[in-house]
Amino acid sequence: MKNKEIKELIKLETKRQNEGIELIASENYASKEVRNACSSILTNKYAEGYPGRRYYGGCEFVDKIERLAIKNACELFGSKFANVQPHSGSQANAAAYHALLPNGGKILSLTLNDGGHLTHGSPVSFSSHEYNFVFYALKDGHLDYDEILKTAKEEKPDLLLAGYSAYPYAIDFKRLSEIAKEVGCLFMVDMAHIAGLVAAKEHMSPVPYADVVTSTTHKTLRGPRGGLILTNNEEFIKKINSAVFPFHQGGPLEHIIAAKAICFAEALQPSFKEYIKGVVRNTKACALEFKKLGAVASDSDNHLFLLNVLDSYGITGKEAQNKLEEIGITLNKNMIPNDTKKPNETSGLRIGFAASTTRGCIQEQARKIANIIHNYLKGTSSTEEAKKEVRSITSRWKKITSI
Ligand code: DSN
Repeated sequence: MKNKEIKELIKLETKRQNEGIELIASENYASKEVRNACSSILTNKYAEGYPGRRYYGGCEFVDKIERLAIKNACELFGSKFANVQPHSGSQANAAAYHALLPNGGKILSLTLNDGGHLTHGSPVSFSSHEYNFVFYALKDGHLDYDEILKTAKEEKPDLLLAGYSAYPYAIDFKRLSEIAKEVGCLFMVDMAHIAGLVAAKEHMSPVPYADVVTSTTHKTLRGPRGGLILTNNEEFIKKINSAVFPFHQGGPLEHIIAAKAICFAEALQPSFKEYIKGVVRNTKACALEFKKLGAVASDSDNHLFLLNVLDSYGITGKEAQNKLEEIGITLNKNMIPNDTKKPNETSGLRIGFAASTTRGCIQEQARKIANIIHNYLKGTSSTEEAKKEVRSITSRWKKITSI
């Protein structure tokens, strides 16, 4: 009886995903091959440890799978070493911090409010309880490298952290690594959001510059929900491996690791580069269209931009998010730099095109989406009209189960 309910709910969620426009910047649609691996019999297997060094028998084939995932990750990102076991980006960050700062220490990062991540020192995350976080500020919404250097000199951190969840511009990882060198601290990058752009060489890679790079595999990288850690340093990979297992995690999810191996192989294909170029094109086109319409939006160099709905339409991010959900557009409220609203209200929305581009969104539709949102939030189109416009776009896109 319960299973029937779940089946029905999955059917409804499939319908929601097919009929709606997905603009959550951290979401995507995984391929059939990736989804098949996720639901494979590999979920039955215990494999605590690492390939060739497991605490269970019967690991011959999962060893090969995990080695392949590591090999593909290293090839894709040009890294010497990889750990593919983190269950999530947060787990990857916890393990990376522990490996780099086993006795705790001071981490210089960007706050969640300015575009950082919960695990980058938010008071409600483990990170701020186990490490002493201090923060650098943005200038007009942009990283100000001279200011970061100045703050780093004053704060003398043990680790400089870069990589963000709501930053729409390119990041100069080389410059940040020079800052870390100048003040004598370690440098870590959480590239979860832009991993797909890095893989497609459409964004500077942090791998040659950072001591450790963490990521998720399900955002722009379009793989299964999970985490990843990369490093070129042999000493660090040993510490990372024991920080992941046994320190933070138990048995690895070999079905997800198989799906990660497939996702890395997919991202090595020329078609993935074309896909990422499309994501960047669509995002820019949508952001620009909002500006043309007179709304207050950031520019974009990557897969996302920020829309200031408070100044544009006189409503909060929370209200805008709820209103757009009525017409089948899913996105999330987001703080904008120097936001005067609380995180559960916000003045802004974060809008991303990784998911819709996978379904076939083109620039013209990205511009049309800006118009649908603008007119609906301004109140110049009705719910019925806006819903119809959304459906006329999504009915032309690929069904999510055929991706
Ligand atoms: N929660 C993710 C996001 O939406 O950006 C980051 O992990």
